[in-house]
Amino acid sequence: MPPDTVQNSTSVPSKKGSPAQKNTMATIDGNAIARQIIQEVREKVASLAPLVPHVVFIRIGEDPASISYVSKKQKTAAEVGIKSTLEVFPPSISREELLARIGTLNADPSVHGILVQAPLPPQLNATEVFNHIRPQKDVDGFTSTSLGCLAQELPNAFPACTPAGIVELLKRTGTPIAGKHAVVVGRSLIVGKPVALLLLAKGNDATVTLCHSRTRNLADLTRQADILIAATGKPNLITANMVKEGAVVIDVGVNRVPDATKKNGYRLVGDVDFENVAPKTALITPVPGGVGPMTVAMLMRNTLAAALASPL
Ligand code: L34
Repeated sequence: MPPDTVQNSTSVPSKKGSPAQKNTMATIDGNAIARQIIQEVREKVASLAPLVPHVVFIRIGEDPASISYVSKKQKTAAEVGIKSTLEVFPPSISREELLARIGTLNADPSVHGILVQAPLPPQLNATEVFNHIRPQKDVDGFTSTSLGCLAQELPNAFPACTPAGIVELLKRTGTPIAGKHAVVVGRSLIVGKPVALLLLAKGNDATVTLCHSRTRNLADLTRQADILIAATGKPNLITANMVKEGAVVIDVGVNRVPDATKKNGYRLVGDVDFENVAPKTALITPVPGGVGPMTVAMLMRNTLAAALASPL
């Protein structure tokens, strides 16, 4: 595995009183792997000149997490030479107005990618909004066409960014996937369902179990995982007793928990009780610095592909 993408840990945070633990656990450096991908995209974008890929971000309302994620996407786009435009609408925007705006962007040949940042305000049906994006511009991979192509294993659609980033993390850390038991916790449209399909697809060839909030005996299933993917949005849902010794754990949670000691008033935690789970794992992603940066990197890759596929 690339030495600069995995940080070996000899002293894992140990519980008070217990001796420092010796183990083979290593933390996956999602920032470093994302940087590699960003560099690859930057080189390809440069070779497209004078064509400049262009992605439009639509943000509705002032959700602080959405503001921060979209601004990170814009910064990274600028870094790789992708043009991005941010359109911000008030939470009161009507369904008709939003769909009309997406329709205009669909028809605009200077726009290669369109992304509507989730979550959307309650009066809008997110599925309807996503499905309004032309599949050729669906750099998020959320339309029924993109998800259908994923199920049909057709290569001509964009994979959702977080799922694609997870599989890329596994591959670039040399984690074997074929024949392994991947247990996914969470059945969302953005992560759980598409990552299950992606891991299952020919070429990746995992055996996949998809769990959710109504799953009985969750721990019995997660304990069987060679690769455990937690995507529930529930802080510390995955505890040490739910993880097999030597598993690879991918924590997709980005939960903001109030923390008065922090300048911004919160800290980010994943879905995994990192301190206690990490010592049992072969590899684990931290939060922050794990899956999050990969989502942004894969969006750049999808936008590049959208521009490449578009007529000059
Ligand atoms: N349409 N909506 C649409 N597409 C997406 O792909 C997303 N997602 C999720 C929320 N809504 C979306 C994102 O962009 C989650 N998400 C996302 C993107 C980036 C990061 C996390 C989630 C990220 O970069 N996280 C950093 C920490 C950032 C911080 O400090 O707040 C990390 O290291 O995990």
